[in-house]
Amino acid sequence: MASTVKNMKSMPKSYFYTDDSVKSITKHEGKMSDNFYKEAAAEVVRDAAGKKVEGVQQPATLGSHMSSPEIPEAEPEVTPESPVPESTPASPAPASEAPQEQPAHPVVEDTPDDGFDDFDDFDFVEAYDDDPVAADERMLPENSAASAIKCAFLGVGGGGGKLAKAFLDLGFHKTLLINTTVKDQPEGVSAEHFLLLPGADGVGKDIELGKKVLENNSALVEDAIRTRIGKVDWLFVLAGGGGGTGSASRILDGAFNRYLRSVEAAGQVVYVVTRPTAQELLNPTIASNYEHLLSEVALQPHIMIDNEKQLQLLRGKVGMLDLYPSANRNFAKLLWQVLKLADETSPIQSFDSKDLERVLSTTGRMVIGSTVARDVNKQDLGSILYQGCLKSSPCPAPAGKASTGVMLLIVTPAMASNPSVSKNLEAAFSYVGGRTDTLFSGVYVKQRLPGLIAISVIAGF
Ligand SMILES: Nc1nc2c(ncn2[C@@H]2O[C@H](COP(=O)(O)OP(=O)(O)OP(=O)(O)O)[C@@H](O)[C@H]2O)c(=O)[nH]1
Ligand SMILES: [Mg+2]
Repeated sequence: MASTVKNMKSMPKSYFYTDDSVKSITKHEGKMSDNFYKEAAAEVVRDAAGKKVEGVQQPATLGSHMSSPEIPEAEPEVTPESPVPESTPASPAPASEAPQEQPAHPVVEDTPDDGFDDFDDFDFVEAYDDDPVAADERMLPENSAASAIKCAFLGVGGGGGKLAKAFLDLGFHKTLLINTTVKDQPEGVSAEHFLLLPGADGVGKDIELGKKVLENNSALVEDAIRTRIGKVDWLFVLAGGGGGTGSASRILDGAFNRYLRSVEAAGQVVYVVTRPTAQELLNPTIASNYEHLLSEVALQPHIMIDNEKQLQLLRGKVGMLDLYPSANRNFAKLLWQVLKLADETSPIQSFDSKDLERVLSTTGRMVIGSTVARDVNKQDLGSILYQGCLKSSPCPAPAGKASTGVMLLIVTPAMASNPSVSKNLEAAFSYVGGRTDTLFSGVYVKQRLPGLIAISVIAGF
């Protein structure tokens, strides 16, 4: 046995046991496979039998690469009475130092057959677990982007899909692109995020055909949202106004709402639609498609993105090729900040998820924008921030008084502790408050900022 002991010392991954119990199991590197358990069980049986004969401890090894010379590794010795792991051959041991005949020596005691099956008695314990035992493999992963609300992004048509991709890129994995042609599948979007509707290969700006295809596939869309998105409270539906598919997207409203009701969602559908550029609007089909979409979402909560305005703001800053991708990225980051800040606590003043939900559920159009004020000592900081947010917003200017509004200010620690800045910020809130029936506000402190950042959402036009 001396050689065995020596061997034991040189085996850092092996485990040893006494007659009564396993004494210690050293940490096994990597995942323990089924084979590991089966082999270990076979070793226990074999060695227990060996001990009975020899009356001394023997090492059991973890894997074939660590087999002991004393014990043949491949064929564990078992008797017909011993509990045998499924894949362990119940054949007699080969001729070796180990004894041939072994008495039955059950390692795990069988429970007496008293007519009760303990396993059945406790089969309810996992019935109400949060996670389904086997999740649908088509289910998209949870969003990794921080947000105060559980939401998904559905892009309809080419432009809608590209806008949706910008949210996917931020970590909103619950994003689905719905289209009538694979030609509109943006690069870098994998198949599980793409839902191709059969019936037409694109609809060539024909909104009637677009509506027909979407309507014929509304059950497919509803089912895809349920199986791939799971449960979210809010659906952001993104569509490019002017095309035939995106402009028809409102026809799916019934499907979107049936889904929301079926998951008992606390939120609703928010449309994000684009207004074609001035050049595009010269085309009567594009113009009438856009007008149609506009009239259909007028009484829903919606954000309008003015392509002419946002492209003008970007021209000269980015190349032609990157105009829409940059615009989409900027918009996605802007909306995300609002969703994210509502999830953060502030030592000064917090804008919370309930406030956010109030604003998002306001009927009519929303305007979202942001600005940076580098000089925070100006008396008229309120109007500078409010007008700055509107001016650099990708949305058309508001029309009339808003029913709800949000003003979020992000300041440095130095600004937060400066009394005269605090006074100016108060004035800024009352300036914006005077332009909305209900104003929600939040002040957040962050370390490295280019100046005072303001983000505003005004809703209900
Ligand atoms: N903001 C933004 N607008 C876009 C983008 N791509 C297209 N658009 C706008 O969306 C409008 C409609 O184009 P698409 O979305 O491609 O059209 P569609 O919905 O696929 O419709 P069909 O191709 O006719 O089936 C265009 O006229 C553009 O004004 C984009 O990436 N970002
Ligand atoms: Mg298209």
